This record gives sequence, C-alpha cells and structure tokens, in this order.
Amino acid sequence: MQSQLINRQSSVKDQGIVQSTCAYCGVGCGVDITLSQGKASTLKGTPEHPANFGRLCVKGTHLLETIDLTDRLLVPLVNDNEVCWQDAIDTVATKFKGIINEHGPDAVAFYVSGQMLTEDYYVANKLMKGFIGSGNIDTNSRLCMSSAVSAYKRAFGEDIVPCSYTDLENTDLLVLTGSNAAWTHPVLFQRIERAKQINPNFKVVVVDPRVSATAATADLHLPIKPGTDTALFNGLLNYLLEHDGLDNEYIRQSTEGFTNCMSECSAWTLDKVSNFCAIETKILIQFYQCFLASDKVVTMYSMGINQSTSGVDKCQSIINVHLATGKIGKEGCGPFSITGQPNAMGGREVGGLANQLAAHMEIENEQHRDLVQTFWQSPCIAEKQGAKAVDLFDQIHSGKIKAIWIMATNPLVSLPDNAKIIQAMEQCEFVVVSDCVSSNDTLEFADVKLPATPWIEKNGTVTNSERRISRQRNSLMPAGQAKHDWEIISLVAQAMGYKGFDYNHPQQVFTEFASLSGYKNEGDNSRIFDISGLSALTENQYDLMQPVQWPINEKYPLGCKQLFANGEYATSSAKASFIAVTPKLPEQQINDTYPLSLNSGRYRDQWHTMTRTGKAAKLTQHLAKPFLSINPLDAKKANIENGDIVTVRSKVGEIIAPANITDEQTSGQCFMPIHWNKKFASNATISALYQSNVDPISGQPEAKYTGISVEKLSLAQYGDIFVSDEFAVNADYWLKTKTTFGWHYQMAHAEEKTVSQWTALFGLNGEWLSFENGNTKQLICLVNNKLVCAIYLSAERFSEPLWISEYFSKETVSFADIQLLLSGAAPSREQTSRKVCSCFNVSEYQIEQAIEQGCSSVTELGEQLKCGTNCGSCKPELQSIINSFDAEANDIIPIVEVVNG
Ligand SMILES: Nc1nc2c(c(=O)[nH]1)N[C@H]1C(S)=C(S)[C@@H](COP(=O)(O)OP(=O)(O)OC[C@H]3O[C@@H](n4cnc5c(=O)[nH]c(N)nc54)[C@H](O)[C@@H]3O)O[C@H]1N2
Ligand SMILES: Nc1nc2c(c(=O)[nH]1)N[C@H]1C(S)=C(S)[C@@H](COP(=O)(O)OP(=O)(O)OC[C@H]3O[C@@H](n4cnc5c(=O)[nH]c(N)nc54)[C@H](O)[C@@H]3O)O[C@H]1N2
Ligand code: SF4
Ligand SMILES: [Mo]
Repeated sequence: MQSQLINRQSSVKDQGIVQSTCAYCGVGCGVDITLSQGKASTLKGTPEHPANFGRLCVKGTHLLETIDLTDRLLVPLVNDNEVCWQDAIDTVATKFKGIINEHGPDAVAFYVSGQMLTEDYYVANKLMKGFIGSGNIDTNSRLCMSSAVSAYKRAFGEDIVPCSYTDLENTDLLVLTGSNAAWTHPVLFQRIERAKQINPNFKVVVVDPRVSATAATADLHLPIKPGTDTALFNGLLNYLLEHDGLDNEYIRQSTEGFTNCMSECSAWTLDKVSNFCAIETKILIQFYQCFLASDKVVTMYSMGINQSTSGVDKCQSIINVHLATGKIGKEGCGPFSITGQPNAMGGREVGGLANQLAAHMEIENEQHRDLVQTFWQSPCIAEKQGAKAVDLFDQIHSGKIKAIWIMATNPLVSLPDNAKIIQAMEQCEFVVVSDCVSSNDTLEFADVKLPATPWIEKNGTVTNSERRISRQRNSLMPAGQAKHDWEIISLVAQAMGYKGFDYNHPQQVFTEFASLSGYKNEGDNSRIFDISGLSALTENQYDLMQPVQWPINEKYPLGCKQLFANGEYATSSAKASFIAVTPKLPEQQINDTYPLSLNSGRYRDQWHTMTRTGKAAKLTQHLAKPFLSINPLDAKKANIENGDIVTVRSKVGEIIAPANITDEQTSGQCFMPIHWNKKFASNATISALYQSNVDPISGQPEAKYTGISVEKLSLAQYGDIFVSDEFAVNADYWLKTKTTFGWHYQMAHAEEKTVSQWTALFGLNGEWLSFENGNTKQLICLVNNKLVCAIYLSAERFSEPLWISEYFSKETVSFADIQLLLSGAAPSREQTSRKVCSCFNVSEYQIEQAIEQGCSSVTELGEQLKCGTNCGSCKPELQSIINSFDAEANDIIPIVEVVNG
C-alpha cells in the first residue's frame, strides 16, 4: 500500500514566468505568474493568450491575494482527527466498498465541480461509471449550464458550442439575454465594448428583468417579466417569418422540424408577446427590426436563461431563431451559451454529468457503453443515468444514497432548499469532502476532510467557453500535505482494488482521455468531440501545450474554430432539429403571502461562496454586503428605509439582509447576490429561499425566481467593529468583511448589550476609551498607543465608519486622532465614499468630482484618475455614473427607427 504514496508532484521552478489560466470564470484568461525565489510575486494577463490578449478583470488581477495559507486545509482529517494519508485513503475506500457490497453501487455518489481540472474530472467519472458501476456522479454544473447542454444536444445531436469569442467582436448585433457579462465575464465584455468602438454599427441588446451593469450600457434594454424569454424568441421567429427574414434555403437543406416549430411560434403575435413579457410593443419592434436588419447576430446567454424550470426550452427558442435565419456556422453568428466556471466545458467533455458517459458518449447507447468499457478495461459500466444534483441530495435525504464524496463545490450554500440539504447531510452515513479550505458550510458535515491543492498548486488542463483547452500550470508545490484531486481519487480507486488508476502525472490522464475521445470514433459512433490529436503528447509536449480549440484530430490537427460551417450537424440525418417550445412561467410563483419575486446572481468582485475572493481586501471594497435590492414603491409599502435590516421569507426558509432601495429593480421584483453564507454572515444564504423545482429535461434547478415577503427586523443596538483578528461572533444579525488591516464586523442585537459585554468579546489587554453622544457610543482599544479595536454603537443603524481603517495602519495614534475616533464625527463624503475602481482605489466621490469639473467620458476619467485603466472591470459603472449626470443620456436610445407597427 505505502508504495502508492510516492511523490507525484510536478516540480516547479524557482524563478521565471509560469503561464497558467485564471482560476475563476469560463472566459479562461491566460495569466503569467512571475516567480522569484520560489514565491509567486506578480501576476499579469498573458499577452498572447487568445481568450484575453493580456487583459484581466478585477478578480483575475487580485488572484495572488487569495493564495496565502490562512484557512487552508493542509492535513487529512478523519472525524476531525489528524491522520496520515494512508489512513484517510483506507477509511474512504473501506467505507465505500462496504456500503457498495451491502447496498449496491447506487448507494454511493460523487458530487463534483466545474472547478476541477479535466484530469481530476476524468478520473472521478472513470471510477464511478466504469469501476463502481453507478451513474451517481453529478456536478455543480447541473446548477449552471445543464439546460444549455440539453438544448444543444436536442438541436445539434451533440453538445457543441458553435461559437468563438471572435464572433462576439465580428458581429452586427449582439443579443445578451440572462447574462450580466459586464460583471461575470468581464474580459469578454471589454472585448465587446472595444469592438463597438471600432464598429459604430455594432449594436448590443440586453434582455434582463433588472437594470444590471450590462443592461445599463446597452443600446437597447428589454426589461422583460422574469421567465418569459421563450415567448420573446418565439415572437421574434414569428416576426421574422412575417417580414421575410428567414433563410428558407438553410431551413430546407440543413434542418428539420420547422413546420412543427412554426405552428407554435405563429401564435406569438406582437400583442401576445408584449402582454406575456410585459414589454411595450414599441420596444419589442425595435429589437425585432434590429435582428431583421442585421446580417450577423450572436445571441449570448447564461444563468437568466438556464436556471429555470423551462431552461432547456428557453435555450431552444434561441437556437430555433438562429437556425431559421441561417445565422449559425459562420463568423459573427450563432447561439452562444457562455460557461460560468473555469472548467465547466471540460466537465462536459469527460462526461461529468450523471446523464453522460465520457467523451460525449451516451449511457443509454449500448455501443457507447461497450466502447468505453473496452477502452477502460473496466469490470463494469453504469447501465443507466445516475441521480442529478437535486435528486442526488433527495436520495441522500431518503437514505437511498448512504455515502457521498463532495469535491470542489460547496452545496450547503449553492443548492436550493438549504434546509433540506442540511437535513440530508445530517443523516448521511458517510460524508467525504475534498477542499482546499479548512472550513466552509459543507465541511461542517464531513466525516473525512481531504486537503486538495488549490489553483496555484494545480497542474492540468481546462476548457473555456469557446472550446479552447488551456494548460493550468502549477507555480507552487503543494502546501502541507495537500494532494491533487486526480491523485486523491486514484489512490482511493487503487485502495478499492481497481486497476487502471496508476497515474503518476496529469499528462498520463490527459493522453488517456484524448485517446478515448478518438477511440472507434467513426460511423454510428462518431462524435465531433475528438482530441485524439493530443493523445501522443509526451510529458514535455504536454508541459509546453498551447491553447487550442477542439476538435483536434487528423482532420483538424491545429484545432478548429468554426463548427457546422458546412451546415451538417451531429444528428443521424445530419440536419439540425427545430423544437417547438411553449412558454412556461416559473413554477415557484408569487402569491398573497409572498407577493414579491426574488432574483439572484453575482457581484462583480466576488466569486461564488467567497472561499477565495472573501480573503482579498481589494475585492470587498466595491460591494461588501449581501443587499436585498428592492424598488422604492415596494420598500415604501413595507415601511423599509435604505439600509434597514430586513427579514426575507419564502415558503421554505428565511434570511436576513440589509435593504438597498433602487430604481434598478422593477416594482414587484427583488434581487440578491448568491455569495454570502454562514462563514461571512449570520443568515444570508440565499439558497434557503429557493425550492428545488427543476427543469424536467435537464434537471437544472430554478434559481432566479421565487415568491418572498420582506419585513423590517426589529433591532435595538447596532455595532460596527474593526479588529485585526477574527473572533467568535454571536448576534441576532452579523456580517463579516475582510479589510486591509483585518476585519470589519457588523453586529446587531434585538436587546441592548452593555459596554462591558461588547468589550469582553475580544479579551484584549489594552486601554479602552469611550465616548457617548446621544444615541451613539464609540469605544476604542489602544495597546501601546496603537489602535487595535474600535466599536461604534448606535440605537438606530450601522454607522459604517469605514474611514477609520487608515488609523489601524498607524504605529501610534495622536491625541487628535483619539479625539476624532471617539467623536465618531461624520467624516466628509470624500472619506466615506464607496470605491468603484478597486485597482487604483478610486471612489465614487472622486469620480463625481471629476465629472463636475468636466470629464465626460470613461477615457477622460481614466486619464485623470487612472480608474478603469488596469483591469477595466469598473468601466461599465464609470459610464453609468457619467450617464446619471446627464438625465437625458439615461433614457434608452432607440437603435433603429420604427417604420411600421
Ligand atoms: N464576478 C463573478 N463572475 C462570475 C461568477 C461569480 O461568482 N462572480 N461565477 C461564474 C459562473 S459559475 C457563472 S454560471 C456565470 C454566471 O453569469 P451570469 O449568468 O451573467 O450571472 P448571474 O448574475 O447569475 O445572472 C445573469 C442575469 O440574469 C438575469 N435574469 C434573471 N432572470 C431572468 C430572466 O427570466 N430572463 C433573463 N433574460 N434574464 C434574467 C439576472 O437579473 C442577472 O442579471 O458567472 C461566472 N462569472
Ligand atoms: N440561488 C442561486 N443559486 C446558485 C446560483 C445562482 O445564480 N442563484 N448559481 C449556481 C451556479 S451557476 C454555480 S456554478 C454554483 C457555484 O456554487 P459552488 O460550487 O458551491 O461554489 P464555490 O464557492 O465555487 O465552491 C467551490 C468549493 O471548492 C473549493 N475548491 C476550489 N478549488 C478547488 C480544487 O481545486 N479542488 C478542491 N477539491 N476544492 C476546490 C473551494 O474552496 C470551495 O469550497 O452555485 C449555484 N447556485
Ligand atoms: S474574465 Fe476575469 S475572472 Fe474570468 S477568466 Fe478572465 S480574469 Fe479570470
Ligand atoms: Mo455557474
């Protein structure tokens, strides 16, 4: 046994540049990491990487702030006791084997992630489907793009993204629907913005129920009623038919099912769409005419489309329009589902979803099963689909699945119906979690905690949204006893007695996978996904591999950018399928008890459950709170003022968050970010509010719509605390944020606490000074005249004196400083203003001043203040601030003249 635990780490260099890929989103930007004396010292965008050409967004720019060892899981733990790897591996293998022997293979499951590398993902899938013999491996990508996958398969016969990033730059019209790309795919968005500057005829239409950062900069924004996209696109197809906008030749030659599809779409007249989508006919016509007038159109879509109980149909309605107009398979055209996670696409390739096999093969297809089993020389092969994410946790809840291994995802935050997930985990017989951090909401339930290497230590490949495979190269050696995910899975597989897992390097895993993709890839078994051109890479060639778009095989030795160029698809008839889709509203509806709807999504500077971005002070400066955004009318009805702490209730749960009153929300609709969880807030896990309704085809949960009620929480005392170290917090409401010097806590109590109760929280041996004025109290603690803690108490609301942070950097504070700190005096707006540009610390106040003094463009602001000149993530917001100074510029500018009704 011991001999398996040889050192399998790829060595790293001490000096020089390591080229890798950003850890975050599906854009897949290349990064150059400079090493000096074995440390990662700087990080820049790779100038020649085709995803970003040197650009990085704010998250990518600050990646190195997230790699320190605080909070890292560095040793294996069984029942929270430190054990050696051998014991940890044996514990997992023995327990899994035992449960499989007693209850069969479907009594165990893996829940994995689009943040694993292709090599990790491939090995996990191989173990579950080929050796354990169950389909029970699913992934957080189920919550992300499984609807897009199902729709591509239905339409094209295979899960193929037909577009590339350059299509976004070389188009006439870009329709962004259900995507807030300005914040979620920022580097792509910058490429789009630049293309718009070069080509003044390039238009961007944004379809989103709220005024997102992306919508705010669009040529035309359609704030449709949530969940009504299918009607919008059915109506578009009908309009195009009526206005001679279809490509009949393409329909005849390359597609089938058009007549059936039109029988549904023809009912969607302008009036009907206008009513259903709650959009003025005038605006609808602008959009439809613009589509009609554009030779080239890309429709890019994301979570506002996929995360729905009719997500597959929504995607289909988009694909239908592109097929009917022949706007697909050529430059500047196509239905482009953009992936979220860095390796969501790699997961699709290896078959990481419970309903896939491997390398784009199907579980239901006997030939495919035989082919994969023969290739793997495996004892068995999953004969039926496994449980999809929501179902998988339901089966844990019901006791059918008795052991689960969770890797690189935090389902206790991200899966809907949080209360049910907690119950499922509480009663699960055996829970294994592989993660890089020592604590998160999911690790709380782990019997075995396995330390995985994080991004900076990982070595392998990822595939981005445009099918481009890039190398992620390790800059640092694994810290502590951390191991790579593929290695941990292989060790468990070997300990379970399986052959075929004796890998020593990710190159061996990758080339095996590449061979499988080309294995018997012909005739009835042929698949477009084929990277067999990479199957003979040596370790050295693998190390040097350059970014390349699949397929990569004999036909396309250098990769392939444009698929479906000849109008032939992967179906048996070689024709793409139209699918007739009937619009359906979200299943979780509003009612008298829960009269408002809740939408959810992302902030610009945070990533998912904040295990990484929550550590970087630079990334908490933009928006540091889980606000519930609500329209002024709805707030007034509920007697809520801006900043009030409110209880948000739904049929299945409740959470607490500050209210942000804003016109960006349509009345009746609220929005909240997904990021906060029990590590960062008392009760702000938004998944507590969503029920687990799923799309019947893809199994993707509805995560953008549910009915809620909102009520002001009655609190007697609010405290803002600034302190260098974390402490055990306990309050009716609290929130924790990383700052440059330490932490900022907000704590509020329903009943007032005494001063000594507050100061006792920290056990500080210093000198406490206090001052009281009216309803507020200020307490500061000095050790040798250095500020170590400051508490600002109020009976009314949080005072948020963020300006005091600069006093923490002083070695000693002066008498005048102490007077100011104790006065709690309202500082100038200059000191309290929110940071808009995180790279150069430029505040909203400075920007407004510059605009007042004559700056009238983002470029001019950049020249004067530097804001927006590094990563550019704040550019959309800079434009919005400029627009808000000019009331007229705020109106939506019609992009085409309305010539007829
Ligand atoms: N900063 C940041 N970037 C990220 C991530 C992150 O955590 N932080 N995560 C990555 C991941 S994994 C993903 S999946 C992507 C997600 O990327 P996006 O899908 O762009 O992000 P979201 O904010 O989830 O949702 C997008 C928009 O859908 C809108 N929407 C809601 N309902 C509807 C509807 O019915 N119709 C339409 N048309 N729109 C609707 C929302 O208002 C929201 O503005 O982001 C990736 N990039
Ligand atoms: N209501 C609502 N819910 C949503 C969404 C929404 O828009 N609205 N979006 C959904 C979407 S699109 C997504 S993608 C999910 C994301 O949700 P999750 O996947 O749950 O979120 P992450 O924070 O990315 O979790 C990743 C975990 O893996 C760890 N980790 C990072 N790298 C590695 C690694 O290399 N190996 C291992 N073993 N661990 C690692 C991190 O520390 C972290 O704990 O949330 C979904 N949930
Ligand atoms: S856009 Fe930003 S988060 Fe996404 S890959 Fe590029 S740098 Fe990373
Ligand atoms: Mo995602």
